[in-house]
Amino acid sequence: MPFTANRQFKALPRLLVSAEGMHYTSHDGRRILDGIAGLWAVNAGHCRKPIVEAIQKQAERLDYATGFQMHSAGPFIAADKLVRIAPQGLDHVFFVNSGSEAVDTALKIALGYHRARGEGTRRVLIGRERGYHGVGFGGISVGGMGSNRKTFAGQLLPAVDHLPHTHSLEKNAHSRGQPQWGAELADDLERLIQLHDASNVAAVIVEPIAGSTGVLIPPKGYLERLRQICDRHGVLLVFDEVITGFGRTGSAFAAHTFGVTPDMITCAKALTNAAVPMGAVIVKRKIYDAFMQGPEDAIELYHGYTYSGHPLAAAAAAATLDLYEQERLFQRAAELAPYLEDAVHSLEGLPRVIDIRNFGLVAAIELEPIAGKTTTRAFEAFLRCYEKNVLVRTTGDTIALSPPLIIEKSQIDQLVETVGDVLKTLP
Ligand code: PXG
Repeated sequence: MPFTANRQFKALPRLLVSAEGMHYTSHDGRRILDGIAGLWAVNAGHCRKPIVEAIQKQAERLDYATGFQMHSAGPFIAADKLVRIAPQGLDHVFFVNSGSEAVDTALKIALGYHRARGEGTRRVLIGRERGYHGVGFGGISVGGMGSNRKTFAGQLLPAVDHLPHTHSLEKNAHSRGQPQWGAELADDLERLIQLHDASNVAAVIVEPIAGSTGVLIPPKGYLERLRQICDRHGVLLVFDEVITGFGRTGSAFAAHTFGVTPDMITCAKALTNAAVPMGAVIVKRKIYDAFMQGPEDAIELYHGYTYSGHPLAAAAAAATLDLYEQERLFQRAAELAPYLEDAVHSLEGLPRVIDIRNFGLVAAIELEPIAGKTTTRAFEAFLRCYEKNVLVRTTGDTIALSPPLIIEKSQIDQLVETVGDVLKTLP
């Protein structure tokens, strides 16, 4: 099982057997409120009819078509819909099957882009401490979560460096929305580019909101500064929007919400409402054009997957993007954000709570770790919430909430009250 204590789980399994809207049904017959949209993914809620039907119809008509020198129409239709909601200027799409693949694809595109322009010395990739970019060798190399890297140390990509993370309990604890302090942390990018020399630096990749590491909201002005520094030095800026995409921050992408346009966006998860695996890299026109040179019968990018643009995934994506638009779910997230903010910050002062963070429909409660036993206290909170019919996610000693965008205010109350009740009982 992925990122799971296998023996502990198998001794006491937690199985889900069905789902609808905001709820799962567990194997012991309980209705579980989904406080994390599956895993930051089921933004329109579970088993939505238009998506289910689109997948069913597609499976009957055309189960599979290769994208290698052939294709079906579905991926082009899905790409058009995706480009329509992407930031202006990002107008070409490469489909993959996961966030990890999207990240590795974006990093390879960055290297290929510079090489195609005659700047092939630009190889250095810059990530950030505490960053999560999936589990491919590229993703863990630019990623900055120590536990995901330590087993593989010595075999990671060689030309990589990292920005400092932006988390500061001292300066920013209990911030509502974007923290005030920390824009200057972006200046480290200038230092790293001087160190490696701009002529050697290909790209910077960050999550606009770092999710997996425990929900770190970008300080005010921070992303803007990264953009300026990248522009100054001809370095590509990649936003990894695998969890921030598709309404999580109150608009289609965090790039819109924060008003900063990257050169590439990686996305996955809610692209298909998680109903069929799919990811994508969305790139600026200049990147696409850089590849479209040379003889017309030459393959421009030696990269791709058997399932790139899989018909079932493409059908799910098209239906999902239509549903988001019809139900104005991104706007709904923006409207609900202040309610979630108030609800979650009401937990301030409860035992063990050392920080509360929020933005859009994401919130996090950081707990003081048990000495010498990081993760244990938060994991106990996860188990106790599940016993009380609420699914939350924990990472390190942080409880993360990222409900489907269809959540009702009364369900936000239930989610936060349950977490509050559990916090009062924790060891
Ligand atoms: N980038 C980001 C920013 C992610 O959040 C990935 C890449 C990798 O996606 P795939 O589809 O390869 O898993 C992710 C995945 C958590 C959690 O607990 C988050 C993810 C995965 C598992 C757990 O927050 N995000």
